Amino acid sequence: MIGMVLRGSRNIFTVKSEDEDGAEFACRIKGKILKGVEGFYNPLAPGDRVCFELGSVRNETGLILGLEERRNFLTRFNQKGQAPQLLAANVDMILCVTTPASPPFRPRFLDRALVQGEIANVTTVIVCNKYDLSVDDPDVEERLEDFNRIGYKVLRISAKTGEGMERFRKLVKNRSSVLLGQSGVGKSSLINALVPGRNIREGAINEKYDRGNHTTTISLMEEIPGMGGDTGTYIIDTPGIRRFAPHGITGDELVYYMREFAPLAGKCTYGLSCSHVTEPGCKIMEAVAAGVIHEDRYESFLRIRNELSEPSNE
Ligand SMILES: Nc1nc2c(ncn2[C@@H]2O[C@H](COP(=O)(O)OP(=O)(O)OP(=O)(O)O)[C@@H](O)[C@H]2O)c(=O)[nH]1
Ligand SMILES: [Mg+2]
Ligand SMILES: [Zn+2]
Repeated sequence: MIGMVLRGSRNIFTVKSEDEDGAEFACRIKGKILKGVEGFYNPLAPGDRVCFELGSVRNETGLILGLEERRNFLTRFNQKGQAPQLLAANVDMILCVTTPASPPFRPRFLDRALVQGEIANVTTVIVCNKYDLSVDDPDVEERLEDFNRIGYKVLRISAKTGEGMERFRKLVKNRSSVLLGQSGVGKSSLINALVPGRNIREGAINEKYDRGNHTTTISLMEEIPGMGGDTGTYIIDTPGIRRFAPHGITGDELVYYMREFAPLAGKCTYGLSCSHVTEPGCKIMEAVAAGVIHEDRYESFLRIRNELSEPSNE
C-alpha cells in the first residue's frame, strides 16, 4: 500500500492510506534504515509518501518498506544532531508566520526562512498573524511592504479576531502547506482557527519566549475538513524555531537564493569573485545605495553568507 506520513517521531509514524477509505495506520520502519533518508536527523517527515504493509494480525503495527521520491522537502539544521532535520516533505507552499508584536517582529528570521524556501524551491508566503495587536514598531509595515515589493505575497491576519482569515482559507485550500515560524507566533492557532473544534495545544505566550518553552514539539500534518474541492487541504504544523540557519548551499551560492540579489549575480566589475563589501563597481552595493536592495536584507545577506562559509557548516 501507499500512504502519506501525517506525523511521527523516531520510531512510530501515523500513515494515511491513499486508498479510497483513507484509513490511518501506526507504522514503524522495517529493518533499521530506510533507503534514501541517509544523512538526515530524522528519517521521515509529514508529507512523505511511503510504501507500507500491514501485518496479518489486526491492530498490529504496519511496516514501512520504502520511501517514494520526494518532490521537495524543508529542513532546518539541527544543532544537537549536527544534521539537517526534516520538517516537511512534498509541500505546495511554505507559510512563514510572523507577528507585529508579542513576540516582537523579527524580519531577520523571515530573511533566513525565505532563503531556505528558495533552496527548497517552494512558493513561500509571509503570514503576519496577530494583526489585531497595535503596531508601534514602524519597521513592521516598511519591511512587510518591502517583502511584497521583491515578490512575496504578504497576508496580514488574526487567528484571534478572524481578520483576513477568508484570504488565508482561500490560499491554503486544496494544497499542502507547512507553517514555519518562531515559537508563539500562532502557528497552531491558525490551524485551530481553520477547524472549529480542533484543538491543537496553544501556549501561553509569556511562558514561551521568555523561557523558551515550545508548545508544539514535533511536526504534524493536519487535514483541514470542509474546505470543498477534491484534492484535500493539508497543513503541517512545526515546532517553533528560535533561530533559522539556512543550509544546503555554500556562502558563494547565497546570492542566487535571495530574490532581488539573484539578477545581479556575476554583474559586478569583479564578477563572481566580488565579495560585495568593498569592491568598486559592485552592483549589489549599488543596488543597496539605490534602494533596490533593502539595507536590512543586505545585512542579512552578509550574516548568512558568513555562517554558510564557516567550516562547521560544511
Ligand atoms: N492577540 C492574538 N493572539 C494570538 C493570535 N494567534 C494566536 N495568539 C496567541 O498566541 C499564543 C501562542 O500561539 P500558538 O498557536 O501556541 O503559537 P505557536 O506558533 O504554535 O507556538 P509553538 O508551538 O511554541 O511553536 C497563544 O496564547 C494564542 O492564543 C492572534 O491572532 N492575536
Ligand atoms: Mg504550536
Ligand atoms: Zn559585488
